[in-house]
Order: sequence, then structure tokens, then C-alpha cells
Amino acid sequence: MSAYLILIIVIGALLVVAGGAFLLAPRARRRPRAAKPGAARTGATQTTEAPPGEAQRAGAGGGGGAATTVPGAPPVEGMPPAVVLEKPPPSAGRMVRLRARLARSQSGFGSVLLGLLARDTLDDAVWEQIEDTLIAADMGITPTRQIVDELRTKVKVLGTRGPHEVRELLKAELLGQIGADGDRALRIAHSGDRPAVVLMVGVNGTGKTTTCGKLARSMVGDGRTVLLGAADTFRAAAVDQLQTWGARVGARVVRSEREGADPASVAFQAVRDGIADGVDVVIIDTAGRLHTKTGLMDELGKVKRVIEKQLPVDEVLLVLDATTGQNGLRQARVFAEVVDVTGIVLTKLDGTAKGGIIIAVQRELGVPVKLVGLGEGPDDLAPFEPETFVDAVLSG
Ligand SMILES: Nc1nc2c(ncn2[C@@H]2O[C@H](COP(=O)(O)OP(=O)(O)OP(=O)(O)O)[C@@H](O)[C@H]2O)c(=O)[nH]1
Ligand SMILES: [Mg+2]
Repeated sequence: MSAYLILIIVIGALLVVAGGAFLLAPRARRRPRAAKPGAARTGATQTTEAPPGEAQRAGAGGGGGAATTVPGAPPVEGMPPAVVLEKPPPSAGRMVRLRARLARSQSGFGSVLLGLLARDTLDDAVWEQIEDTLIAADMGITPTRQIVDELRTKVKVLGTRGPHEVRELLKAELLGQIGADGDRALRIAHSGDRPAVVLMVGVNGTGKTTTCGKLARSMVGDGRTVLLGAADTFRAAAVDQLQTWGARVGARVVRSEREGADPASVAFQAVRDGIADGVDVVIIDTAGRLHTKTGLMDELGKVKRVIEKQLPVDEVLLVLDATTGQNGLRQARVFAEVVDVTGIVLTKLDGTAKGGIIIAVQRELGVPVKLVGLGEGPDDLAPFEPETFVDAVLSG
């Protein structure tokens, strides 16, 4: 009897297994063969599997290659997701677009200054308050004194002061200190067929990698081709961070597969690949440096020298965090001793009211602020425009 029961159970189990296999078999047959991931070059990785046009066609389901996807269909196991490249906006007009954000962070000291200057009587106590306000905005002592002296003279000459006159006075002074006519354009409009090379340097956490990514985006938005070099070889996460930025806009990222590899050799290879690919610009990200550690600073000099065995470095952009004030200025000084800084990127200007640092740092290095970071969003990097900045400061 019990043997009879066991037999029934075994037959039942076999039926269940056979039925399940029958149901699953057609589905397995329907599943397309997994596409081979794109072969990475030795020591270098291409962030997209196909050039922009092809990637977009694949995304729309029209590509004849292995990575064809149907819009809305769930991802198929083993198949890499099709890369749909973003179309970033061009760099022109960005600062105007971000003016409201700038005004939110900077107009505090602007409106205090306007209020003080509009007072009926401007005695020593009021001038002292004006001076304190400028210093509190990180303007620096010498520029502050110059601004106050000039304003005192002009107010005397002017006699009456309506709100409009006061605003114009202050605007002229601030613009005079910032230097409205400085050459702030990035030197990337290269002649001939070599890529322009941009080296990003700065202390930890100032926003170098983010700026490399944002800058690559805005260059792509301007119709340029970009290659990124991940010469921050100390942290794998930093390399991945850059890779993510590159992948979004179809910029190839040259990286080392080995953590702790020589940053100079990655930079060298990035430039070599940039030449071979015929890109317009190669942007090299470097590791954050403690400006007190001579070893690391020397290494930065080496990165630059090694790149220059192939091509001149057109821009060395020093990334400074606007919220760090005087400390940022000290960093700037040390970096300028190791590499010839050609431009300053002031990040996190959205997070501080101390926009006067623009004046102080330009004075310190004799180098213009070329770009400003105004947020964490991918398009929150803008070419610095003094007039837009001053208008935002005085908008309160
Ligand atoms: N609010 C704001 N945040 C920013 C800006 N630029 C960068 N950040 C943020 O600053 C943080 C550090 O940025 P990273 O780009 O990783 O800095 P890094 O200099 O590469 O850092 P290390 O690689 O560690 O040296 C990130 O959280 C960024 O989102 C900016 O303009 N505004
Ligand atoms: Mg970084």
C-alpha cells in the first residue's frame, strides 16, 4: 500500500517538473542572445558602446546591432542598457539663467551696502560699517580700502545721492575691482588639429571632478568633442564618478584599471588617446591635494610636465571652494607655486554670501576667475561674467 502511495507521489512530482519545463521553454527561446559588452582598450575605457547617433538609434529600437531595445520594455537580462546621450545646453547665457540663484546668495551684502550709502549723513561710523561689510564678504583688506576711499571721494563730488546714483557708484567700484574686461574665455579654441588640454587642480572636495564633468557637458553643448582623463588614481570611486559624467554626454574616459597607478601616466595616455581620437578638448581630473604635502604637490608638477611631452597644457584651472574664504586663498598661493595656474573656477558660490572672494583671489594670483559653480546640478557651471555678478549682488 505504502509502495503504491510513493509511486503516485513520484509520478505526480515528475508531471509537475515536466509541466514547468514545458511552460518555461518557449520563453527561454524568445529571449535574445545577450549582447557582448564592448571590448575595453587596454588601460582605457570607452564610456559608450556606440557613437552618439548610433546610441540614440539603438535607444529608439531602430539599430541593427546587438543592443536593440524596445521602448518601454523591461531590461533583458545580460544585455547592457542602451545609452541615451543627453543634449546639454550651450555655455552662453548660463550666468544670466543662474542670476536668481546668485542674487539669493549674494544680494545680502549688496543691499546692506546700498542701504548704508543711501543714508542722509555719511559720517565715519557709517563708512566703517561699509568697510566691515565689504571685509565680511571676503573682499580682502586692500580692495576694501580702495573701494571705500573711492566712494568717499565720489560721494563728496556728487553731492546729492538718490538710490539710482548710489547703485551706479557701487556698481562702478565693484566692476573696477573685478576687472570687467579681463580675458576670461577658456583657451580651448586651438589652432591646427591638436586637442586643447585642460588640467583641473585643487584641494580635496573643492569640486574638481564635478567641474570636469560639468565642463565636459557644457563643451559638448557648444558642439565640441571631449575626452576625459581620470588622473585621480587614488580612489576608484573618483574614477567612476568621472565615468558617469562622461557617459551621459558621450565623452570617452581614459582611466587606469589599477587603483594607485601613476597619475602622470594616465594623463599622458589620455592626451595620446585624445590626439588619436581627434577630439577638440582633453580634460584631466587630478586627485585632491593637501596643499601642505610637498610630495603630492611635486607630483602635480610631474603630471603637467609629462603631458607637455606631447602637447602644451592650455589651461590649468585651479578649483577653489568659495565657502572656504581665507583658507582658500592660502591654497591658491601654494598651487600657483607648483603649476602655472591660468584660470580660477570658484565653486559653491550658491552656498555663500562671500562673493567678494572673487576680487581677493584674482588679486592674490593675478589670474582671472573664468568659471563659477552655482549648484550641484549638471548645468550649474557658468562662464564668469562680472556685470551679471555685480547686478545680482546689487539686486537686493
Ligand atoms: N552647491 C554646490 N556644490 C558643488 C558645486 N561644485 C561641486 N559641488 C559639490 O561638492 C562636492 C565635492 O565635489 P567633487 O567634484 O567630488 O570634489 P573633488 O575636488 O573632485 O574632490 P576630491 O576628488 O575628493 O578631491 C560634491 O558633493 C559636489 O556636488 C557647486 O558649485 N555648488
Ligand atoms: Mg575628485
